[in-house]
Amino acid sequence: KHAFWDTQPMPHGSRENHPEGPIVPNRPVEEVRSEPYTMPGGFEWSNVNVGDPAQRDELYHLLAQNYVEDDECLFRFEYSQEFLMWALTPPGYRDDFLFGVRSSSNKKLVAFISAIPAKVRAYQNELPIVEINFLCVHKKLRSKRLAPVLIKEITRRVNKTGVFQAVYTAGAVLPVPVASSRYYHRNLNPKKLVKVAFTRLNPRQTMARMIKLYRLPEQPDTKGLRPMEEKDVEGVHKLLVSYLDKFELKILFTKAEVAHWLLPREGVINSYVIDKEGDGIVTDFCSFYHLPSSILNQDDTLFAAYSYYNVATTMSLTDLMRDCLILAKQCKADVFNALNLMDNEEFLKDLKFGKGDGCLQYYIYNWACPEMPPGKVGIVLL
Ligand code: NHW
Ligand code: EN5
Repeated sequence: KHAFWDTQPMPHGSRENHPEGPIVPNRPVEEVRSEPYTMPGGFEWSNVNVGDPAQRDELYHLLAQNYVEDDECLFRFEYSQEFLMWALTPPGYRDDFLFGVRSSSNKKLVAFISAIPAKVRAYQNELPIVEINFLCVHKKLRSKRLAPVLIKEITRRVNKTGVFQAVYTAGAVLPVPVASSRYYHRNLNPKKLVKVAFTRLNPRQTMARMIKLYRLPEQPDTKGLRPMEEKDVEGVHKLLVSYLDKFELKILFTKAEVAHWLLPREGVINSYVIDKEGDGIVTDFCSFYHLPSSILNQDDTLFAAYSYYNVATTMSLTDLMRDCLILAKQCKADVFNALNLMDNEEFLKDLKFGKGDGCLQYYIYNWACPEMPPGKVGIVLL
């Protein structure tokens, strides 16, 4: 059924038949093929240096015009240039893991894929992995089996560094997810969301009622909740690492990674802490990233904030996340999105999130382990 995926080291059919561990054994690096896979005629491999504004601009446009859409093609993700810079240059990133395909004639960028290094724990096993993201093939080159070549080439380059597992998420169901989660949406701007058909009025609802239903205070309720700063890195690292320990699939963040992924960047990532005594001990933490979508049949943008990592210890997670909604609204987000993973089920209903029409599947490449419910997943990919 899957001409490509059926050849890959993934669980096929039932997950339960494999012993926990690699599906094909890890190999000595010298045995990994040294030659890049051959591109179909007229195309060539090209690393994309996102630190170079011109190349970053090319990547931005490839994705803005060809990346992920919802099932009715009303919206398309529009990752900003600053976001791409953040997403693709964490500690330990490598230039040769950020690459694409160019058309030989005019050198136009027509496809892309990325890997960034990380460490995860899956059940009891700690694994060096890469996170795969931003796989994209230009609309005019679809269904020509280019994606499998990109995937094989990134696998080869990653294997060459002695890494044999990867984590990725996708809306598509492929062989075989380790977990499956759902998107939920919290309306922050009813007029706009109805206008752009992100949501609609129920037959017995009026716009006035909808506005009242989703009204929020102007300011967060919690005293002492303030933007995260450099001096909070240690405290946030401690809090986050200990919180994530209860999940069966989680990132093992270093301090440098906490600094990279969580320090605020305008229009990209917002993080807030409570350090009540001012002694560096962070007791509560919340964060969201900004991923707008272009609205395909209107000349407009949907501003969306996505729940990232959140930890509450001196208040309920629901109270913390209510403040998080208020802060996202202050940042001009039209909608606040969250997946039903980690402890998110705790607040979704109380805070008036509605179930979206999209799912997100979690995968671990070349690793067999039991499937887990979304509430055991402690990783959010961008
Ligand atoms: S998920 C977002 C993926 N991107 C998009 O949806 C953007 C819009 N779509 C496109 O650009 C986040 C194209 O449709 C793509 C497929 C490029 C998706 N993952 O070239 P063909 C990520 O970036 C399979 C994996 O003809 P196309 C995660 C499909 O099932 N495979 O199709 C990426 C079929 O295989 P099959 C996907 O439409 C993780 C084959 O591609 C897929 O022109 C990558 C058809 O290829 C998807 N999202 O291009 C895996 N969508 O066996 C990393 C379709 O069924 C693995 N396919 O015949 C790990 C590697 C590293 C390991 C290191 C140890
Ligand atoms: C790799 N890191 O489908 C990520 N979004 O629900 C790539 N739906 O926005 C994989 N269809 O439900 C990404 N409104 C996979 C997701 C792709 C994008 C996607 C969904 C997630 C989405 C919206 C708009 C639907 C438009 C028509 C949606 C209804 C919300 C409403 C809020 C109020 C209460 C009822 C529901």
